[in-house]
Amino acid sequence: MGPKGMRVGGVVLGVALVTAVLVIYIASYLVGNTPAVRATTKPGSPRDVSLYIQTVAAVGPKLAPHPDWVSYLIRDHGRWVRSTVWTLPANATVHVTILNYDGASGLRNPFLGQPQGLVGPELVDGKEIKAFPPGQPSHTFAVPELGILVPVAPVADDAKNPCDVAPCTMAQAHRTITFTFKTGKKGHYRWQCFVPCAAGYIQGFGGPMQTIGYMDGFLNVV
Ligand SMILES: [Cu+2]
Repeated sequence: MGPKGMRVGGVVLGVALVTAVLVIYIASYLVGNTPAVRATTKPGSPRDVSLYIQTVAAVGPKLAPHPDWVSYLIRDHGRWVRSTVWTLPANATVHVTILNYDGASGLRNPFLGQPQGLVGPELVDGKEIKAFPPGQPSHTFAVPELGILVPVAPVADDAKNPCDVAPCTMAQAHRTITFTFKTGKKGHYRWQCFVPCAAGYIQGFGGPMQTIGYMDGFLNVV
């Protein structure tokens, strides 16, 4: 092979390698990582649905290939499932309960400590919270396109009976966050956590913070 042939071969190999890396990244981090879970509908009122969620410090070996990653879980037919892609009806009222078992991480931007875009207040253990101190939230549930932002209150560091590995039980230390929002028109809306909660990654924003199925997901509004 002459020098030109080698150059062409090198370019072809390089392109093939970059393509393979991109395909692996897209397949394992951005799409298809978790199955879509349909919100529970109230009998007789299809536009009144609920989501029952857990946020955990470590998802554990039973639920994920990354057992020590921080994660969102959702209740589906009586089981905790690691999915962050949730199907909701359009123009629906969504009642959300988040059981948080994780400690405080804190926000970079204090503005994100204020609940926004909800129908009625955000309640933490039954009490209305108008704004969280920036050092407090464990996570956020944020849907930027719908203007929704919900900071998630933390479990105290010295709480008794903490949950180290998911799925966690009601007997373990947790905070209960409840709120309601409206879905509006059909669409595919990204949601994500804005707290740099990915321990062990640069600036807390790598790994589970950039992977669908942990701290990011989609609302399929249909
Ligand atoms: Cu988070």
